[in-house]
Amino acid sequence: MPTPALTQDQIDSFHRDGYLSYGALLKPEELETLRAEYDAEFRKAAETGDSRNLADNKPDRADAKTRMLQIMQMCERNIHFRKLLYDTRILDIVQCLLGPNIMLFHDQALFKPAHTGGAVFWHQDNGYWKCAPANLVSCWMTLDDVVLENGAMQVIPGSHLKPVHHATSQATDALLEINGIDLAQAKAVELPAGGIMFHHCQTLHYTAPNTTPRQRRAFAIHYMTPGTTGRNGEAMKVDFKHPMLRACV
Ligand SMILES: O=C(O)CCC(=O)C(=O)O
Repeated sequence: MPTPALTQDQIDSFHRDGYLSYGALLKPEELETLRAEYDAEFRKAAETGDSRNLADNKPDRADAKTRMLQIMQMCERNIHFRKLLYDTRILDIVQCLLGPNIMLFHDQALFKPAHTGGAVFWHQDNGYWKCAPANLVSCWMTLDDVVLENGAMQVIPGSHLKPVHHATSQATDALLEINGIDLAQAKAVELPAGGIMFHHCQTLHYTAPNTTPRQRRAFAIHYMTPGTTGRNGEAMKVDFKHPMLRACV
């Protein structure tokens, strides 16, 4: 019997708190490759208008005051990020949290440039996704050292236990907002470059604007179980967009 990737304490804390800070995962040479590929994809996207600025719901523009840049489905553009979906080190952890049948919901690259990086307001992912069952797990990976000031993930422990109402943001129609968060409960998950953390799809989370001189490059993989339904109520099919990443036989 192989040793599980997480201890029972880590698994219990994920189920209790709705998140788990795992720490460093990528080796220096992997980090170097992924950084170069990430930068190349964002450079290409800036030329083609093929990334979204969540801070104003427009394609990325060099003159935007704040930029929270998103590339959806890096795995459809770049083989190095597609390979990460199948990384056994990560899937072994996800298996401990979600079970042995793991399918991709989607992935995304989330880039906060230095000085002008925009916030992602407090939300539960499933406020956007409306998936059922609401048991999806995300792996959030950073390619740079992250601290509170340059956009580390902040979470409200235990908030995954019930869905909350989201309103459309006044600031940008790309993001939702929630009122009445008890910010005294917030915990920041600071990580070294190449580090990962996991969160449940109902965990309230937020990332701050990046006004520091250091960029913050992140990549998130969102995992679901087969049979999960999306906002139209139909189960998502296994295909190139939603590959089966691991299946118990
Ligand atoms: O990377 C960020 O700033 C926000 C990420 C996020 O909201 C998520 O991965 O669900």
